[in-house]
Amino acid sequence: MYRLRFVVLLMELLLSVVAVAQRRPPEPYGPCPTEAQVRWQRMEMNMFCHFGPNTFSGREWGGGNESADLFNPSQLDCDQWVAVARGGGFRGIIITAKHHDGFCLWPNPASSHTVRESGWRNGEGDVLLELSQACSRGGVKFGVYISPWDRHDPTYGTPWYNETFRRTLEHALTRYGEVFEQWFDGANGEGPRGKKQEYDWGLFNHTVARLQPQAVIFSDVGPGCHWVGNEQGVCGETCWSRLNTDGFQPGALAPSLEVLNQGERDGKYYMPAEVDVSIRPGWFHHSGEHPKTVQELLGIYYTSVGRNSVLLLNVPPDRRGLIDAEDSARVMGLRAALDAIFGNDLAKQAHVYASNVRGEGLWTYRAANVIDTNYHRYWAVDNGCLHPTLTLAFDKQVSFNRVMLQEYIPLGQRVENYEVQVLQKGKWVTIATPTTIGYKRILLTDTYTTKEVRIRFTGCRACPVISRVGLFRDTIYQGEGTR
Ligand code: FUL
Repeated sequence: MYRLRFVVLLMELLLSVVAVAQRRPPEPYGPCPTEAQVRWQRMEMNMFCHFGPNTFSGREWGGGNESADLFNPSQLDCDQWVAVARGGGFRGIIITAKHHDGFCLWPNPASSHTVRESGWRNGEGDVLLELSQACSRGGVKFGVYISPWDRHDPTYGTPWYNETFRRTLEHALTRYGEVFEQWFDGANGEGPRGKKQEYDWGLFNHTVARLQPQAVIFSDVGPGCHWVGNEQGVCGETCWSRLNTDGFQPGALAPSLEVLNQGERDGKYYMPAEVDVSIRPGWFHHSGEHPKTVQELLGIYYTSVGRNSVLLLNVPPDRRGLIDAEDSARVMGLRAALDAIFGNDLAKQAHVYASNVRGEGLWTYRAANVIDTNYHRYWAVDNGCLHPTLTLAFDKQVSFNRVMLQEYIPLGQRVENYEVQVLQKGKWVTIATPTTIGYKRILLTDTYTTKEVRIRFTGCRACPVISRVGLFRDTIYQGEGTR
């Protein structure tokens, strides 16, 4: 008798421990982002500026033997670049401080091939200074591309180059204020008989981390974010913000392009993808070439930001040191289209229900959090609940062809499979069976008119934590949808 009572008491105690646990936020799952990675991913779109001797020679890869005098912009105005970035909704600008030709856009004491050696402004000019100041005036973040491959530096191909490169980094990262992203290019065109450089990546990454601890480091293998595996603007439909990079290196020793494109389900490190793509055929501005259309740019938005990656769109300044009017018009066109499409979230009119709400329906984790735009408020379910359903019910019919979902990534990437369904003549019809979500996923569907939309989570690695669900009507983009 006593023994029975004891067992009952013990059970009650256990149940109340479980209940208390369910009131707390869900435990993080797997590798999770740093605060800097979360801030970075929430920037969504940044602008890349390829600018340097190639702008003046018409080449894409300079030989490193160009005269410093070749670099001579007649009307450099970094405030104009920032105005274009702001108008386009880009949160940061990354400049090619040093491309493969080795020419430095700032007076780098570790190099003898810089703006200081050029006739431009009598050797007194400094593009990094002007751009960083323009960025801070305009409220846009500042980042740098510094190419490890160097076709000018005489120490390249010897162990001494690593120290030269460290000094280069140190100088660029200490004089221009906060740097949000450090971009390391993996390219090397030396060929089999060219110079071979053993890069000291540990030293380079450590130098960045020491001088700019908040900077997210980009390379083929991170550690902050990784290359998406192509320069066409396309991330995989399945995209895990996780990667196994142990034993890999940027360049020839990087993981396969397919792995870079989709990330790895069981990747050891949290490392989101970045999609770098140029608005023009080349990375540098060449007269006679033209930028992509707004339709093409919209397509790229959907295959980058819409697939859990950050878009880095290259909009290269011309020989004057200004962004071409045609490019600027396309950027504004993209912004206008995005505002028109995403300015009206139909989901906001919904009554939202869920099959489970964490902690016996706690208000903190309520289903309606998915239609509130505060990223930090989310819908969460009990720990063991891996197949919940979320329903959006409307008083009047709504017509949509875009579904946007966001996981709350500070707690890790958790969703692997789900179905989107609409109620048609009393029956649930499945309209999409996607895979991952991550920070943001935008599904392109046919246009559906309905009073109820339902999301069935069919595969989750841990109880899902959903920050946002949006429904939109896009009447602009004519391209193919993804299901
Ligand atoms: C590549 C480089 O070789 C291109 O010139 C460009 O800078 C692009 C962003 O990365 O690897």
